[in-house]
Amino acid sequence: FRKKYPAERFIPPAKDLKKSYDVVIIGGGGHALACAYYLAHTHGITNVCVLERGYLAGGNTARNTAIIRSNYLTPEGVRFYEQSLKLYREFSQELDFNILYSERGHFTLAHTDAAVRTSRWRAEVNKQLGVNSELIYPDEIARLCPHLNMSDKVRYPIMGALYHPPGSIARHDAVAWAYARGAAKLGVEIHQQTPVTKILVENGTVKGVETPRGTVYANRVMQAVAGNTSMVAKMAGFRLPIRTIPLQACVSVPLKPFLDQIVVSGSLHVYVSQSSRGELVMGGSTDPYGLYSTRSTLDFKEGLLGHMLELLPMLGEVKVLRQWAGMTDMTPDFSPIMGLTPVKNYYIDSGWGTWGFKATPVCGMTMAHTIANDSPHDLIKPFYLDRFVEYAQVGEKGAASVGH
Ligand code: PYC
Repeated sequence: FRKKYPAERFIPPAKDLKKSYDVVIIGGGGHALACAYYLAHTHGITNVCVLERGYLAGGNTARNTAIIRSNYLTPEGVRFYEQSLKLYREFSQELDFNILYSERGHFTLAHTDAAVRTSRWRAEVNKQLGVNSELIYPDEIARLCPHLNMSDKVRYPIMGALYHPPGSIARHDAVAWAYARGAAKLGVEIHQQTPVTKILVENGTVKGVETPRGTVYANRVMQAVAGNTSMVAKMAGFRLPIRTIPLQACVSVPLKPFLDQIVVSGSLHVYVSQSSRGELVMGGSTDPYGLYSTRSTLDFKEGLLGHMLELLPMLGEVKVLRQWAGMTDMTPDFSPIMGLTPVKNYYIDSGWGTWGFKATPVCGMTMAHTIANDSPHDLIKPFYLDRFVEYAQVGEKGAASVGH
């Protein structure tokens, strides 16, 4: 494979589209490529075509802050994200691609009695399910994370933290490239610059899609298009309880490594880690309005950096290098919507709000299983679409790192 395709090309050059495939995947981000890989690798389904309207991993896969953790609030969430973390740990080995997976320890700071209570709740649920999390108090926080401002003379003193040692970061683009290369090696076709303009549905069953390069028929179709979920689902003929909101982030100029941990403060609307090349990767809350735009704002930067300085005052002279935004598809319960849809043979991987990157491997694995068997994988059964009419929501708002 390497001889045929020179080292710098991770996937073979595009071919003509075939008239039909066993599976068409709409979207060429991390989740879509992971699903393509597991379809081919685990289920032997290789007549698969990935259709990406832009370039590979150019959407939310490229626009997140690369945090991986499984310290959720509900047992359904914890089990799901814990499986993702396990897949991430073995990722570089299995895919033969270095994703710079780096275990840092994840601190969710609590500045109020209510936040301390939620931290204890999460720690207990996590421990019950074998996930390493505990509630710790200021002395221990200061020992483990000596750079934090632990003064009690500030607006929001740190009263405790949910400490999750397995919390990690990884190189986000590499995750998508590895899945793309792994899938392509097994025969999956990846077509960039190929938007889906129409979804063909007859008598409630999907038949294929239209693109500017022609009609493509398929036995099964999946959409994994975070940020555009509602619009693509509308083409298939159904509606979703999703609002799309921008989430901005930024990085500082590179600094000598000093921050080993991932630090999150819900009350101060801050999350920060230091990347392997020294940049502080930072984000805050979602923008306060629905919008389809990835522009950056001064307002965001001022708000976030003011709060950053409350936690890490010695950063006063550090400059911001780069700013960006992703589009978050928010669900009412802060859990994803995955699995079957009202259209037969049409599957969905959606509702990735502000928590999608960490779920990339487990989404690929469970969606591939769901498509191969036309039946939802056990881990995603709780995330079925109809839970919103059956009052079976999986409430994860208390475990979101991002303020809303
Ligand atoms: O869910 O850990 C998270 C997260 C961090 C930044 C955005 N989401």
